Amino acid sequence: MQARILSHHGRQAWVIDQQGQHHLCVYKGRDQEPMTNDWVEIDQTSSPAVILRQLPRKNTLLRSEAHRSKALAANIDQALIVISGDPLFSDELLARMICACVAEGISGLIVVNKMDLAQPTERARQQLASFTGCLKQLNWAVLEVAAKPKTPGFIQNENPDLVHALTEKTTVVLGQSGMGKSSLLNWLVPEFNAQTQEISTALQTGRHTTTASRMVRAHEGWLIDTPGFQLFGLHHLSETQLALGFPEWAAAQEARGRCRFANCHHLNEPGCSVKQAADAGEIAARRLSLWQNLLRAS
Ligand SMILES: Nc1nc2c(ncn2[C@@H]2O[C@H](COP(=O)(O)OP(=O)(O)O)[C@@H](O)[C@H]2O)c(=O)[nH]1
Ligand SMILES: [Mg+2]
Ligand SMILES: [Zn+2]
Repeated sequence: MQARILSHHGRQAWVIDQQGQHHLCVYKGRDQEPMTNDWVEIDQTSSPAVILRQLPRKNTLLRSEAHRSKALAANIDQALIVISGDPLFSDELLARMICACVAEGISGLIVVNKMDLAQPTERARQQLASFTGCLKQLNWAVLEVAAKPKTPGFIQNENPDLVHALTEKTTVVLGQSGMGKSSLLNWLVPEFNAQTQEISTALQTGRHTTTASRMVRAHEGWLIDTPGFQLFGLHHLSETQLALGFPEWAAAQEARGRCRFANCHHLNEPGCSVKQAADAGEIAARRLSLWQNLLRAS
């Protein structure tokens, strides 16, 4: 029968079948690389249950350093990226997360957490302003929330827009450490701890060791919690794929005409339309420097 992987550890996977039954399965072949939210064919009659084969993936979200890549999840509808003003999010990491998603055809939304903290939130808004053109082109929304407010007198509201965005979708939640990803998941999914505890127990992993992503039921859809990170490598992406995460470049060339060189990297080439658009203030200068750093790093 068919099932989807809620989480995995080593050669084991915790899966849910179409009747809602859970099974602890083992991978037979060494050639299979499990990913959270893979659809698989299982033989639940053997003991332990066995994963026979993995079904084709619609997309795969990865991050990758020079020599190894980390599979975050497969078959994703959208990404929810958590940022905050305290500590101030890294705009470089945000640009990288956007690239990883867009290259795989994954849409997204940005959640600015800790809105109870007025000044940090204003700083976050200012830093996010350079992404306005990008997010508009991509049609990504930005929502402000306080998942776990600390400010006395601040009243946490329900967030119907956020709940609406998640309903019936499979959403991967991404965030650099400290932005409040765990707090957000606990706020959105009251049974989040119970569900992840069940996964940890089944796979015999420590409750707080999240080396693999874990998927929980939420709002008639699914939320996938990913391990926090301080680096988000994109070695698996080509320059053309990275450019999809900077849609301003294509728009600038449409408006101003193409760059003089067909293979312009928008680094420092003469006749670069993107550079001219940045100089004219039509695209954010910070975005161009993020792009240049990204190209130099990969
Ligand atoms: N003021 C404030 N603090 C928050 C909010 N959400 C989370 N925090 C705090 O931010 C810190 C990091 O939160 P956590 O959920 O562990 O972040 P994670 O590393 O992204 O999982 C913790 O001290 C939280 O209490 C919020 O909405 N407002
Ligand atoms: Mg956390
Ligand atoms: Zn150029």
